[in-house]
Amino acid sequence: MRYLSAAFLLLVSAAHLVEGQFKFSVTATYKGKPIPPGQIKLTPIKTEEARSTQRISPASKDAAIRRRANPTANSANWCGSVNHATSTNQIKLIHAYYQHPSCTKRSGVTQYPQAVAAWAGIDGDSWTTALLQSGTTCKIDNSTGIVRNEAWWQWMPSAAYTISSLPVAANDWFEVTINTTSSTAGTITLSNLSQSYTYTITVSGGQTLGRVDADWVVERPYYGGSLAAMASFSDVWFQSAYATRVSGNLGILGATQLQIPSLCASSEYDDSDEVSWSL
Ligand SMILES: *[C@@H]1O[C@H](CO)[C@@H](O)[C@H](O)[C@H]1NC(C)=O
Ligand SMILES: *[C@@H]1O[C@H](CO)[C@@H](O)[C@H](O)[C@H]1NC(C)=O
Ligand SMILES: CC(=O)N[C@H]1CO[C@H](CO)[C@@H](O)[C@@H]1O
Repeated sequence: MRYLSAAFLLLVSAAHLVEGQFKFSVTATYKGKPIPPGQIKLTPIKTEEARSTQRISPASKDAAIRRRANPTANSANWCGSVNHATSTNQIKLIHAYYQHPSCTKRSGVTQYPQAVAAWAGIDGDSWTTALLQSGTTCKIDNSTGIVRNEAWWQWMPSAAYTISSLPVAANDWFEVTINTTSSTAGTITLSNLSQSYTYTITVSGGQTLGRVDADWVVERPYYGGSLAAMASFSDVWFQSAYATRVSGNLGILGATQLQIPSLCASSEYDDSDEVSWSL
């Protein structure tokens, strides 16, 4: 009921998509009441801010403090947990709670922007041609150290969209749920845990997902094709981090723990909780 009266439709054609038109609609609520469509604002992000993981090797044995002996791998841009499903028992939904990190200028680093993004998503690791993801970014554009916090979603390789009308502050708890209804369609729900704001984005015509990677990631984003400097950030805990599959749930147990050498590391706390921290 509460989503029905605030339908906001945006149509986006993307020339590189061959499987029909990429389109999405957005509804939102504030304290359980629909937000008028005119107050919902999404801004396409022109430069690419998120990418598949850029794996680098070899993994460093001392990069992580691990509670369980998960396999560890190095990445240039992702730190966090990636668990894998098979093509015969695909992921249908991914879920997490996390607290949006605060970020500060990294000591001794003069490159800008400095940023860190926290998100949950499906694919982009072993399945490299598509990635469906949503989360928040903490970004410092220049040496003033002024921080900008933004919520966003993306169905790669289509553009990312900033949800400009969703306020984000350091330490706010977010809940992300991405529910795929097929390999090219799904619903992203991003809420403040207080439930003050809930945004629901219904997408179809996305690039085909394999639905084989479940990602809970803290990312060093790309801007304009270059890796941003990674800001220092407060620990990011992904809680109730689970994915549902056609048969049975998938947690973090057995996930690959990705680290960005010298910048951030992650560790499993239990099967559905993970922490990522700035080195
Ligand atoms: C520095 O970044 C802030 C935040 O984006 C912006 O408001 C400000 O105009 C920038 N200042 C300069 C000198 O570029
Ligand atoms: C996910 O989508 C399916 C199909 O539309 C729906 O039946 C199911 O209730 C959804 N799950 C959640 C948790 O929203
Ligand atoms: C923008 C907004 O509603 N932020 C709220 C998110 O939830 C936290 C509690 O977890 C509130 O303190 C924020 O005001």
